[in-house]
Amino acid sequence: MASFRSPTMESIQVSFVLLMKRLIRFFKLPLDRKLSVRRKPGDVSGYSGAHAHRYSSKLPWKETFSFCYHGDDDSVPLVVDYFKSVLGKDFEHTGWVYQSYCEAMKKVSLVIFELLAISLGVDRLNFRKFFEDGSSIMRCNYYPPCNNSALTLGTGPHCDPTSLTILHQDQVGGLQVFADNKWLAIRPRPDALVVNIGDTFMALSNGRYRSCLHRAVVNRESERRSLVFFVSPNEEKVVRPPTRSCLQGRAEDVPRFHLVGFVGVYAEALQS
Ligand SMILES: O=C(O)CCC(=O)C(=O)O
Repeated sequence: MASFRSPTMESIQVSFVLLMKRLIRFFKLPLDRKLSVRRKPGDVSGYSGAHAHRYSSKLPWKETFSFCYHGDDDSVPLVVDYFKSVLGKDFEHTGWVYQSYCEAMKKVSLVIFELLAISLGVDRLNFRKFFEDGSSIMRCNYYPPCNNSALTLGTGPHCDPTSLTILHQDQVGGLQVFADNKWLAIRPRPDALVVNIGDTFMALSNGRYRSCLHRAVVNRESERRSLVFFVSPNEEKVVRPPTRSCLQGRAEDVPRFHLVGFVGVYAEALQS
């Protein structure tokens, strides 16, 4: 997991404030309105409340709103269309705000893939090309204050099944990563994005990059918000380390899999 800053961060920072305000407007809607856009089992998009059934202890304490983004054709504003179709005209502007955020995050992710390729000694454009027609999921997390924070987790410990995660947390903080056998808090910074490697990139890099176990704790006094952009390859693609690269070991050691049929599992795993 790494913090990422770029010269354009100041302009993104302005929109973080706007994004967070818009997010709160959604989460403060009456429960029945939010439930009317509930995420259906096996689906990726929609509203979800507690996921208590997934944990035996330390119940998750959060609400989420998720939607898909496919960056291959921005002439069709999928995010705007989704917001309008499920939440009505009132949320059209919010849809545009999130559409722009997803477009920006997709561009940032492709630059990160170039950096990852360089760091691995692979052709610079290799991963960029692999992910250009990929699909993404944007998840907005809202953690209400919790006065029993010692017994509760916002998000349980998990690794992301996707390839790359770009996360922005508000000033409250709560994200933790497991490193050196302990949980370490990631200090929130208004001008930073947290970049997390997921399981699929671990496979693509033949284990050179490892997916990172992380979780979010809750806060006794303050509500907390985070924006999470998950990047995956197009589901038709075969996931395997680039051929003729230093990442290829013995043929039998090289991971190779297909994402088709993975969406249900994926949707479920992403609810952690
Ligand atoms: O809210 C956070 O900081 C972490 C969220 C997260 O890991 C997730 O939504 O998968």
